[in-house]
Amino acid sequence: MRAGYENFLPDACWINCYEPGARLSLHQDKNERDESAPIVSVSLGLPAVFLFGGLSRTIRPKRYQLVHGDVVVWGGPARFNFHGIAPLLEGYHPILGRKRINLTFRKAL
Ligand code: MD6
Ligand code: FE
Repeated sequence: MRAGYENFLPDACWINCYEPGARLSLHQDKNERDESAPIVSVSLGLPAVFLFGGLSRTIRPKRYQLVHGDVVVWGGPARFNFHGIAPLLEGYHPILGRKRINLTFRKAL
C-alpha cells in the first residue's frame, strides 16, 4: 500500500490510546519538518469517527467511520487540514476490549 507516496519512509510513530468518551479536538499536525511527507494513520480496536476538515478551522469537517485495520493517509494539499476524532462510543472490541489504539507514522526529522 503506497497511496501515491512511493518514497515515504517514516522515522516516528505516535501512539494514542482512547477509551470510550475520549476525543481528539480539531488540530493540524505541524511538528514535522518535512512538509512533503504524508501522515499515515492506522486504527485498531474500537471504531471511531474521524473528522476531516480543511485548512481553516471554520470549514465543517466531513465524518468518516474508521474500524479496526483502517488506514488513512493525508498529504500534499491536504497535509495541514484540520482533523480530529469525535468522542468514542462505548463498545467492546474482541482483541482490544474497551480501547482504540491509533498509530500515526510520520517523517518528523
Ligand atoms: C486518529 N490522530 O487518532 C488521528 N495527531 O485517528 C491524530 O490526528 C493525531 O494520534 C497528532 C498526534 C497524535 C495523533
Ligand atoms: Fe493529528
